[in-house]
Amino acid sequence: MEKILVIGAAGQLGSELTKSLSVNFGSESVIATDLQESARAKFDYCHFEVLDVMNKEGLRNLVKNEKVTQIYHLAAVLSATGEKNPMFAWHLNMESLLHVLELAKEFKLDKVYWPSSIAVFGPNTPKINTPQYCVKEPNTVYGISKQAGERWCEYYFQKFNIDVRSLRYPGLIGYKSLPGGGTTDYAVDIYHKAIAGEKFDCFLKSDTSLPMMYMPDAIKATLDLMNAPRESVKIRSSYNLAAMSFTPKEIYESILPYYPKFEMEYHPDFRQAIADSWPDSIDDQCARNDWNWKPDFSLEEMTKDILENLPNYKF
Ligand code: AKB
Repeated sequence: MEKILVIGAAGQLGSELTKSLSVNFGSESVIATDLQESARAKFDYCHFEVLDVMNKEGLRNLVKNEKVTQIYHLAAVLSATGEKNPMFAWHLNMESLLHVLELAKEFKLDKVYWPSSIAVFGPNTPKINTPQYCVKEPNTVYGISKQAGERWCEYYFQKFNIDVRSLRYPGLIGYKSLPGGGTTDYAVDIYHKAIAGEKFDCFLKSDTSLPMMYMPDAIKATLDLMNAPRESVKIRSSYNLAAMSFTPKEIYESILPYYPKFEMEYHPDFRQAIADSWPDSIDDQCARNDWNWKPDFSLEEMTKDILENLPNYKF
């Protein structure tokens, strides 16, 4: 039986991925972990443990005692929060990944999943249809940690045969968790403000185009990659992944038919420079070729789904 440990399960991605893993593998196969005891209430359907990923011994004991076979390591400090405390972001993002990779080696785990991001790209990267292989030179601490992490993942695959798999997520948008300190999180917050009948103050300029993805597509991509035969997974750093690109003005316009009185103002702050350093759009042909990736949701479909479901969602 698989024993799947999810680290950072209460975050934006983890909240939804943990549920899907429980549905696919059975709840007895999933152990959700998070830093806060308060996260326990979210995981009444599977085993939950409080875990600080920086507690190497605690993590090792859990992997050993529960006979863990796979780890999804989702805990990270995101781009905007990272810029406020760069050393902490570097320390947490890098050391936690190295703990996980070392445990994968020690306990011969079947598979490891670790998310990368479009933040690995920087101002010298081609902006339109950014290719899988190109100049990166990220200029945020989050992006630097993701690029270094990608190199470590490939290193552990090549040197120690660890089956580690990864995706470069665009901005992820879901309604089942609140914004988590990312630059793309304006596109989560905007729906909450529209539904609350409040004016939205956007921290990016109206025409800033960024690659984005609705959470069901992100979950599908993650599970498809993890279920793909080992030999199909040809990229062991991280795969480019795309669904849609839009600007703050375009997402606002997608909401207006549902909330015609909704208002938005633009007050760009330090996050504008982060967004400007990232691609407008991504070429994900390798993911499409290697494991048949194809997204389902457009901006309009995402907006409709969120505005239908978020008002009744209980946090
Ligand atoms: C962020 O904005 O920091 C993240 C990301 C693009 O990885 N959502």
